[in-house]
Amino acid sequence: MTALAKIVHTTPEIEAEPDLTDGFHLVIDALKLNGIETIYGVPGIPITDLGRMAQAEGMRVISFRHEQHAGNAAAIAGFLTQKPGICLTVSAPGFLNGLTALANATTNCFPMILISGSSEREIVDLQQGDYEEMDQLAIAKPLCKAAFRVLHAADIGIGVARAIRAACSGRPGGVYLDLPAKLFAQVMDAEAGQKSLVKVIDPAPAQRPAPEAIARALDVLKSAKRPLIVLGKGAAYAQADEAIRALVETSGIPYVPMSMAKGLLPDTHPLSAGAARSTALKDSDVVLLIGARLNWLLSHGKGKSWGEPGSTKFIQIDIEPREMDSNVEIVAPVVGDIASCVQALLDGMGKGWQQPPSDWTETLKAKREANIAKMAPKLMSNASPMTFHAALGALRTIVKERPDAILVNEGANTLDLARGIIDMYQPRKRLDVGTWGIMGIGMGFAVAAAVETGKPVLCVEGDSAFGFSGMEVETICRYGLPICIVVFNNNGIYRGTDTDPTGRDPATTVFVPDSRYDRMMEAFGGVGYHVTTPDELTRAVNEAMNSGRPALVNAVIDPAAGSESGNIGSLNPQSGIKKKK
Ligand code: ADP
Ligand code: TPW
Ligand code: MG
Repeated sequence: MTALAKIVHTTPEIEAEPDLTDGFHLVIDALKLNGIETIYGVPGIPITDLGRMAQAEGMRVISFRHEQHAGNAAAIAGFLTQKPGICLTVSAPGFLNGLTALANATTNCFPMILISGSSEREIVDLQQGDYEEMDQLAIAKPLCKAAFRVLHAADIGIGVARAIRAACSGRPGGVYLDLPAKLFAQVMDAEAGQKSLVKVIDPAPAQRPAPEAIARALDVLKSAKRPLIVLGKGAAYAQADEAIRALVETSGIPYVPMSMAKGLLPDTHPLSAGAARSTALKDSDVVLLIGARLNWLLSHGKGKSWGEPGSTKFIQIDIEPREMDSNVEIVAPVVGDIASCVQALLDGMGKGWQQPPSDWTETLKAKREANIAKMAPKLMSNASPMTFHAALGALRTIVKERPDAILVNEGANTLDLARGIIDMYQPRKRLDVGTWGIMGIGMGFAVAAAVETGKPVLCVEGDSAFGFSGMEVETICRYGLPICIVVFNNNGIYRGTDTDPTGRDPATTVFVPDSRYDRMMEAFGGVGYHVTTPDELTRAVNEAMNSGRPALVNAVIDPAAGSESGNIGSLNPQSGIKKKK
């Protein structure tokens, strides 16, 4: 059934003349034809009716309180499903609010499409001051992978198809689609309209690696004495889980997962060197990167983290050829999609493959066990207020018992410590701040994770991090989503103990002490919990997750426990001026 058959709201011409369609319906039909079932957005002129009609046409339209969170939801929907997530916003301010999420999606290689309504081109271009006037296309361009504008209803099919292909093919990313208000009202013959739609065939074609590239990579791997595999979120995105597991196990090469690749193989896997990360990076001689960039998160592939200069050779699997040699020389670039490349490596290993020397694997295993043993007592502490470690020790057990739950995580200490402490057991179950370390992804990611997968979601949020998207608690309650938010409340950013040296104002990093975030959840009909011990935390989260209802647990954390910027304090610039003693 086409959109036309069930019109609720439409332009007067269409009501009078059923053989016509319009821009609204063509956009909906184009999305549906391409298997897109959900829109995340915030309504207003000129897209209110688009949302209404999409809902009437059976699409799910999830309305947020702020476009940034709708955009983040669309982005992570793209990561989870390999289909571009759709974010729909109004013009200028709504568009700008969504743009942060579009830029973040592009940076993280998540496929999404930001669709914004826009003002009259003729007035915008002459800068005559239209309602919410802005040259959105020009502003979006440098911040996304591609940007398109559709001016004629007959081009909507092509515009949507181009947007989908641009978002999903090659390195995935964010696409902006500019739809001027006038377009929605444009009317055309219904049959011609249907014919103008395009179902995108094979939006992310397999890109098979060159046989020479595979042979070269295998030669380098064979020469290694201390090889290591680094799995990045590209590997998680690729959904080549079985092939990746087979590659690790057949090769016998230890691996380190980047944060969103955790769970691709269970963190408890014997070849996981996650808990021996520093040693693994520093002492490895050959590193096979799979869907992970050598950016700041991997110290650019050089410096102290990587041992003696020149001591590490890199093999890199990536779909983006220009990623190669971006920071250091890649001795064996393998350009292609991860599923094809990993399979080709596996095939090339054949029967005679020699697993790495056992002294290397044993060294990493010993280091990992020592690190885990060192951490264990900290996770058991029953002190009140709780330390980060004790609270995370409790959540670690909960995730172990509920491996299919999706964990969303942001904050500084709350992020860095959770990443290390909470083991993941299944692919694509850990969603976090990604490449930019951006705060504010929490509620948007949580909503889309619940909507797209139907799985329970556990959000572990610093109190500052939570504040960036906290109003979406109402959205979570409105849709009755199975999301349990745990706010690690240490009264501030990194710590709750700073003071203004002049004594005039609160310090820049502290919040109202002893705030009760649980009451925000209660305000909208969800369940709030206030806990001060790991046992209470465990009980609250289990009860909340068993109920499948929205819940927020305000977990009181020692305000003095955190460190500045969590694990990345060294990135803070130091003043050149010496303090007077
Ligand atoms: P992490 O932050 O986990 O280290 P990055 O975001 O830095 O991961 O890297 C992800 C990489 O994965 C990007 O360079 C991207 O081009 C690549 N990528 C994404 N999807 C695929 C795919 N299907 N095949 C190959 N490479 C991919
Ligand atoms: C969009 C800078 C990094 S981490 C953080 C901020 C503000 C909050 C840390 O406090 P939180 O965690 O969440 O309470 P904890 O456990 O250490 O107390 N604006 C954006 N992104 C970033 N990364 C920042 C600011 C930042
Ligand atoms: Mg905090």
